[in-house]
Amino acid sequence: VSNRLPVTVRREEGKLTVHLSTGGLATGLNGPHRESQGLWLGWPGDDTELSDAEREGLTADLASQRLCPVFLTPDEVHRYYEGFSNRVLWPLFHSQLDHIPLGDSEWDVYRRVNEKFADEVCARYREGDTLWLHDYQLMLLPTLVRKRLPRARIGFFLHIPFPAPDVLRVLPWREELLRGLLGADLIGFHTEVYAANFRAAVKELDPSLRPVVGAFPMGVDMPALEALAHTPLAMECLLNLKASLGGQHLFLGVDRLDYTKGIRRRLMAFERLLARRTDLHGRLRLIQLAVPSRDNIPDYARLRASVERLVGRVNGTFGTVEWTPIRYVYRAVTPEELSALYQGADVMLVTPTRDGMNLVAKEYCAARVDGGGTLVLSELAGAAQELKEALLVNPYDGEEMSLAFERALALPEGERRWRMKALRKRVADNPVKAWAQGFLDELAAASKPEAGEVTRPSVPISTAAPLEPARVDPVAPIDVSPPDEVKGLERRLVNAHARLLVLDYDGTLVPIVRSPELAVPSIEVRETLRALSNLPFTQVHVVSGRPRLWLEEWLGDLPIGLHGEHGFWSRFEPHAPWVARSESLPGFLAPARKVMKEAAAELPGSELEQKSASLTFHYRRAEPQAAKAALAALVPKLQPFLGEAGGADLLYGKQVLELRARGIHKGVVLEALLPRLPKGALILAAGDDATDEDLFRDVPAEGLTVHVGETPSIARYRLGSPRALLNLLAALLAAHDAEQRAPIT
Ligand code: GDG
Repeated sequence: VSNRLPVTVRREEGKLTVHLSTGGLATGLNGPHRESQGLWLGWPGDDTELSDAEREGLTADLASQRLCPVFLTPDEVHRYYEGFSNRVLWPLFHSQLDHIPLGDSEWDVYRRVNEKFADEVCARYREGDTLWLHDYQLMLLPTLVRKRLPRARIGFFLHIPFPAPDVLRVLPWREELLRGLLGADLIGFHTEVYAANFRAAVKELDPSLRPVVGAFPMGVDMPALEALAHTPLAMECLLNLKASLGGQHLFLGVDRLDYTKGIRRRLMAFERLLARRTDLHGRLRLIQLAVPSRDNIPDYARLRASVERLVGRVNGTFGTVEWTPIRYVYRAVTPEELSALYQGADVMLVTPTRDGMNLVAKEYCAARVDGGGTLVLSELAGAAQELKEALLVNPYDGEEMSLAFERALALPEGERRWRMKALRKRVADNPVKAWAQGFLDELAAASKPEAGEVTRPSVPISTAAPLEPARVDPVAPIDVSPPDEVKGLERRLVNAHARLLVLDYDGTLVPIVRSPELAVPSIEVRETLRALSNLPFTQVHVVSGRPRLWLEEWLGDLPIGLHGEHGFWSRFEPHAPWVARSESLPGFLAPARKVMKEAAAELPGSELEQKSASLTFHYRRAEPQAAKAALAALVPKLQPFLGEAGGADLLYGKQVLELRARGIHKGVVLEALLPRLPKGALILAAGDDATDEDLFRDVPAEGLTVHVGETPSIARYRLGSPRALLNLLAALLAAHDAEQRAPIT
C-alpha cells in the first residue's frame, strides 16, 4: 500500500494510457510486485477528467496488473497530499524547516485520508495476508489497520529520512504520528541513523514502548539495468550523445525537481569551477535533468524559476556562440535515454542536501557496464552510508564541492577504475529483490505468531549439523512434550512455595530474527518477567550470550537478575553493579580474532563480534552452502586456541560459532545462585540452543529443564516455541492471581 500506484494515467490521442511512473518507490517496488501474487493499493493520479465509464475501464485495466485504485477527491489531493504530506512532513523529515508553511496544517485531512486507505485495506484483507505499507503519506495507517485487524501481519517502510528527535519536536502532531506507526510489527528505514532517530523519538514519548525497528538499505535491480545498458536502443542513444558532445567531458545531474536534491547548490559549485578553470571552457558540459514534480506547490514552482534563472546566468556568463556549458532538460526521459546518459557521463553529480537513500547514485554504478565513470555523492544522502568509494562531499560547502568536481575530472585512470569496481560490487551485493525479501522475512519473524500456533516437530536441518560436536546426546524422535506433561510441569510450578527461574533470552523468550538488534523484548515479555519476579519467593534471572549492555538496555529496569556473555558478566540484583568472572582478558582473543576476522571477510553476510571473553562468528545472513564451506575451513584453524593450552572452548550456537574462555558457560550462573536459594525451592531452567545445555546439565536432579524448539537437547521438557513458554509462564501468573482472589475460608 502506498500513496501512489506505480503508474501514471495519461490521455494520449483521446485514449487513456497507463505508464510506469518515475520515482524511487515505484521503480524499486515494481519488480517485487510483478513477481509476487500481491495486490498494490494506491492513488492512480488525478481522475477528475475521467467519465464514469472511463474510470470503470481504468479500474479493470489496473486490476489486470493487480493494482487497486484508491480514488481521492481534488480537495483531498490538495490538502492531504500536496498539503500535509508534501508541505509539512516532507520538509520536516528532510530537516528543511524553512519550507514549512505558516498556519494551516491540513492535519485533519491527512488523518481522514489515512482512514480512507484503512477502509480500502480492510475491505481487501484476507486472513493470513501480509500487509506492507509505505512512506510518509500513510504514517497513521499501521495503527488504524491494527485496530481493525488485530492479528494481521503489518510492516511499514519509510522511504525518506527520519529526523532527529529535536527536529521532530517542531511537529505538534508528532505523538499521533508515532503512535500511528507503532501499530506495525516491523518499521523499516534506509539507514541505522534514521532507525536510531525513530527509536529515540519513541523513547522520549514513552520509555516502556519497544518498537521493532530495522535498517533495510534499498537497492536497485542491477541485472535489469545492465541488460538495459546493452539494448540496441540504449546503445543508439549513447552514440548520439557522444556525437553531440564532440569529445567534451560530461557531468550529469538527474533529479526530481525538488529542493532536497541540492540542484541550486550544485549549479553554483559548477559555476565556481568554470570561474576558476577557464581552461575547461569549451571542453566540459553539464546535463541537468530535472523531472517535473509537485508543481502545484508554490515552493516547487519557485524552485523551478530559481533553477532556470541560475542556468541562464551560468550559460550567459560563460557560454559562447559555439559552447553552452549547461544543458537543462525539464522533463522525464525514457529508461533507454537515461541509461545512455549514465553510460556517457564521466562524472555523476548526486548532491542532495538530504535524501532518504537516492537510487540514482546506485543506478549510475549499475549502468556502468564499462567499469568507468566517477560518482560524486553527498554525504547527506542515505546512499553515502554504503557507497564509500564515491567522492563524498558536503553540499553545504560550495567551495569543497567545486574542488571535488575538479578532482573527479582529474582522477587517475587506475583510481577511477578501482573506485567504480568497488561501487559496482556494493550495488550488486544489495539487489532490490533481496531488500524486499529481507524486509518481508524480518517482518514474518517479528510479527506475533497467531494464537494457538504449534510448532510442527521435525528433524532439525542445520547447515552446521555435520560439524556439531557431540556435546548433546540426541534424543529421537524429537517431539514437543504432550499436553498432559506440560500441564504437570505447570502444576509443579504453581504449587512450589519458592522458585528460581533461569531463562535464556533469544529463541527462548523471543523468536530468533535475522538481525540480533531486532530481537527487542515485546511489552508482553517484559511485563511477564516483571510480574513473575513480583510473585512471592520467586527469583527471575535471564542468562544470555549477549553482551551485558544489550541486556541492560532492554531489561535493565526490571527487578530481575541479568547475566551476559554466558555468565561472564552478572548483575545479580536490579541496580547492583555488573561483576565479571575474571579480571583479566583471555589471551586467545587477539590472535584468534585475526583468524576469525579473515574468515568473516571472506564470507559475505557474516560478521565477527568480540565480547569480553569470547569471539562470535555470526553467519545467519550468509548463504548456507558458503557458510558451511567457510566453517569447515575455519574450525581447523581454531584448534591451537582450544583446550587447557589455548584457553578457549569452541561452541556451536544457532547460526553462530563461538570461541569462548574456558570454563565460562551458562551453568556457572547456577553455581552462584543455588547457595542463596531457600530450601526446597523449585528450579526451572529454559533455553533453546547448545549453550543452554550447559545450564541444563548443572540443574540439580529435582529441577525442571525446558528446551524450546526442535533441536536435540537433554532437557526433560520440550516446548514448540517462545510463545508456548510464555503461555506456560502466563499460566503460572494466572493461577497465582486466581489464588489471590479466592475467598479465605
Ligand atoms: C524517494 C526518496 C529514496 C529519474 N529521472 C528519470 C527517471 N528517474 C528515476 C530514477 C530513480 C528514481 O526516478 C528516483 O529515485 P531516487 O531514489 O533518486 O529519489 P526519490 O524519487 O526522491 O525517491 C529517496 C527513494 O524514495 C526509494 O526509497 O531513495 O531518498 O526521496 O529510479 O531512475 N526515470 C526515467 N526517466 C527520468 O527522466 N525513466
